[in-house]
Amino acid sequence: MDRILPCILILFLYEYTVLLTSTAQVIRPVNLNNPVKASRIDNVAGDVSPSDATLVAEQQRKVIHIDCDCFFASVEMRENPALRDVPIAIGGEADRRGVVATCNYPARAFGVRSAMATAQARKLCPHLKLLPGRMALYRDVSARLMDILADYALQLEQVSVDEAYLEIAPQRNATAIAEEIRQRVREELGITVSAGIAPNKFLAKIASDWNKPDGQWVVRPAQVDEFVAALPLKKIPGIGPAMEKKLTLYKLHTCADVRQWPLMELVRTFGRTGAMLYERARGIDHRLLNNERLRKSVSVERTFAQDLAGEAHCLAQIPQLWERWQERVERSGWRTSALAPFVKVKFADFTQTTLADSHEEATTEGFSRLLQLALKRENKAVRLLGIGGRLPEVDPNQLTLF
Ligand code: DCP
Ligand code: MG
Repeated sequence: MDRILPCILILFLYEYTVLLTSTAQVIRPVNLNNPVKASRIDNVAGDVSPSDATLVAEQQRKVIHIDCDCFFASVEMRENPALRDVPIAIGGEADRRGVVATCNYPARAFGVRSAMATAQARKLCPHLKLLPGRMALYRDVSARLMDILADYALQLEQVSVDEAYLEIAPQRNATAIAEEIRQRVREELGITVSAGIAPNKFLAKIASDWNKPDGQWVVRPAQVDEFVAALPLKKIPGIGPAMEKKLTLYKLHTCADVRQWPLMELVRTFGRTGAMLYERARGIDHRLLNNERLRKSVSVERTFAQDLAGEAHCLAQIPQLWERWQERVERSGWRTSALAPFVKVKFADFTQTTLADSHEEATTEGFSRLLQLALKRENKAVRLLGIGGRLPEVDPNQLTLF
């Protein structure tokens, strides 16, 4: 009894939280930060009406997970292509008890891995070329990668320096978007990324690993059940070596094994992880993207090799900026006419001004008018010009419009 009581309590708390969450989602007014709402957990929280728009949105979610291939090593190989075919690792020297941060795929063929002691890596691969690493450069590539991803995402959640989730509008072609992203990253940044496409974050993350490096994998809603069944539990994010060991003691190896257990039994044995496993084993993951990087505008800019002097020279740049901006807006799924235009001017002395007017039109003429006004603010040569548009607030019920 003293074991059963806490379990019932945990279960009650869990169900109560789920219930509270779903109730809140049903009655919550439209929220810009939450374009695709999670639905309740059907087997736990009771019946869900088929007409529940929330559930429909959940079924239609399209999440893309992007992960760079051997990220630090890829950047180093881009900087020095001669490194492409030799085993390289980024990390500290063996005599300083260094560890490998990452290594390229030729080094992986020797068994070298992230977090391995450099001394051990050298034993496995004696001709391994060790590089010290350049964090500032990697951070810069990372920021440019996120800018590319933002072109396609309704929401973007960066999870680490080389990894992000994108939520895209349900009616867009996720496979084509992932292909375009991978091509642009290859051309513009000189590195490769892998992509996973699925109805939720958990499946998208597993899928991006499925065809790595330089590949992509789609898990369609109808394939979820089969995809998940054979999945080893250690592949589930949140299942570390200690939990894996414990699961093995109970003869739980794959998601199919977990499905044999009732929710209550899983919670009683594994606590909160048990509740998580119950869902993941069925391909369920209601987590939304973290909205911090929710896109607010689409813009392009250009820094000039020589500063521009005079209004006429600046205005002459508008058609070229407009063309790039229009392409970018199209890729993001918006229409130029829906955006509120602004211009950005950076002067030769690095001072900068931004001018917006929500009543102005996002057309070449509109941007030209804004630029003329902005240039009047300072009488200096111009080093950078940018144009952009602020996005309207997104109503999830209008997703079909984009
Ligand atoms: N990293 C690190 N230390 C670790 C793991 C990773 O410093 N223990 C750094 C180096 C990696 C980057 O973070 O390049 C991204 O980590 P990933 O786990 O995505 O590994 P990679 O991108 O290097 O390889 P993969 O192709 O497997 O994604
Ligand atoms: Mg990676």
